[in-house]
Amino acid sequence: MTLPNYQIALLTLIIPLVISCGGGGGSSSIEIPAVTPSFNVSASAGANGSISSTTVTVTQGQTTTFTVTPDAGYTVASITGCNGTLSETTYTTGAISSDCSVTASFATFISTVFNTTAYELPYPNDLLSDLCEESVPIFTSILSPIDTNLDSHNDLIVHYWCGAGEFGVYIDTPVPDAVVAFKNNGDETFTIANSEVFGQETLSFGAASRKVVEADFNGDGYLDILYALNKEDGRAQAGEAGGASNEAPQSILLSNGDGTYALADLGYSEWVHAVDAVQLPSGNFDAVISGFRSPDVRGFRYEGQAFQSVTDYSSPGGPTNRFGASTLKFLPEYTIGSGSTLAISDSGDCGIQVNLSSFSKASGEWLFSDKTDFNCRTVQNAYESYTGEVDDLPLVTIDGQDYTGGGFGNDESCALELSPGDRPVAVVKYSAQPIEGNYVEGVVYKQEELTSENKINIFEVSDSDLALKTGVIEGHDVDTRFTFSACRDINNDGYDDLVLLQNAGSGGESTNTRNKPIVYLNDKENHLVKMDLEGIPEVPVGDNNFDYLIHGFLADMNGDSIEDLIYYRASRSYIDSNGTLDPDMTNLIRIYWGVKNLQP
Ligand SMILES: [Ca+2]
Ligand SMILES: [Ca+2]
Ligand SMILES: [Ca+2]
Ligand SMILES: [Ca+2]
Repeated sequence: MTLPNYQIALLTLIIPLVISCGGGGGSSSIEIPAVTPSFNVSASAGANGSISSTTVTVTQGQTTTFTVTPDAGYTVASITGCNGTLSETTYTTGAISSDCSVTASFATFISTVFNTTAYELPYPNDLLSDLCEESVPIFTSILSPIDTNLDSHNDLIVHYWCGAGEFGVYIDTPVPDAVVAFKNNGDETFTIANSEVFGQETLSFGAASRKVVEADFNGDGYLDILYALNKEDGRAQAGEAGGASNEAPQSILLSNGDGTYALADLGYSEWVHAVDAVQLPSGNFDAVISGFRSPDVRGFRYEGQAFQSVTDYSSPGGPTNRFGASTLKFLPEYTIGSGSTLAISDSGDCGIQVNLSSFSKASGEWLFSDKTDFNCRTVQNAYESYTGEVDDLPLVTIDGQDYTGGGFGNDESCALELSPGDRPVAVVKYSAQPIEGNYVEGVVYKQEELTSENKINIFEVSDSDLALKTGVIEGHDVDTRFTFSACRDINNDGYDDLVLLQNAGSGGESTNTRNKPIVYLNDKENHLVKMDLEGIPEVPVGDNNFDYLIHGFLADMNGDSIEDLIYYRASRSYIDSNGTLDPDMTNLIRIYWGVKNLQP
């Protein structure tokens, strides 16, 4: 600190006076008023925001405050000068001892939600390098954030599997696959920890995976993972036994109660897309598996140190006397201690799986209660598939619009509360092909000339009714391909939100895709409103190690209650129409740590 000359003069004047006063209370000393200097503190704001004043005068040793006000959609990117600190929108300077200036700049809110540099998980080369045959794609299909050792840091369990060696050829061998445990070290790094978590280096299902649900099935306080397993790796069906070659042994990744995990074989082989965890009044969960091959739906209950098959889910009545195998969702319990008492599933009674059924356990057992009626019908010989074959045209009408599309329909679902404490609603993805201007008799519609729509329908479910609830989803793009990623509160405001995992194309995709998650925030007024995520980090195109099929989702991986952004490469994919594979086998998993919660 350099004192101005006049201040030094004052000090020399005052000090002798003080000494003389201390000598005995003489009354003749002259009082000289203390003159404390003041300084100019100037402030400036960059574009997209303002600061409360441009210049203030501050007495030496004092502080001053400025209010910074970002424009709508912006946030303070940086504010510096005069040794100050920012709290909310108030910038308080340090003690002022000279002229100084404060400078504020602003950035779009979304560009400051995540760190701009990422942590990349180690690549499990030892476990994956020899897994697939040469020239075969490897898929990173299911990433499960789960705290395996209850240290409050999410670990990550990842399932990798190989595509078929030759597409469309019948084989009956297991799918080469690998489960890999990434242990969270608690310092924002991860270590490959198969030996520690599984007690062995390699762990596999012999299957591909489709969906997943986490619940504590054996009641030991550690979450377990139930996978929907199958052999849908591109192999052909076996002639008459259509679908048998897609059956895979079903098992659960089950905790041992000490931070380690092992596969619990359920002794059941099926072709599965739909699994769920069903809460019982006891608080325990049944593992429910609804496959395409078996006439009934299996429940597995952990009793006496092992899973027992239960028949609670096998014949609920309704259009096909079973829960559907494409979408299946048991709603969380509404009354504490009642267990789950409501469920929805595709009805299975319509060619394009568009109808939805609801089920209730109010009577004590699971029974069909209601069904949508979208006027499902079939027009003979009016649908030409992409192979040129002419077949029947399945047809439904929703809100006055005709839809068709073989093999589409309801195929994903989740449940959430639009307001805290409300009865949960079912959120269902519905894919179909709209017929512009609606069906005209005599016309043969070509599959490849019809566009596909992917909608999100919300249903209110009660013991006796199932009702489409419109006007909830705002800003949805029906051209986007997606699966559900999260149906929970992702920004800590107490209201459930919806996050979609945006899919890239399937096999043969030749364009680099960089898919951000799709986020719908709850506006607290019964709407789920799509956020503009322009400006969040992305995996750069042209980063050749990681080209193709990048998907993003949200999870809190470091335990600070702020969602982190995770990107992964879904497959080592084909790079041209000749079926040439990307020569780089590395599948990245990359985390951008969250800095603050998303806001509408
Ligand atoms: Ca952990
Ligand atoms: Ca468990
Ligand atoms: Ca929320
Ligand atoms: Ca976090």
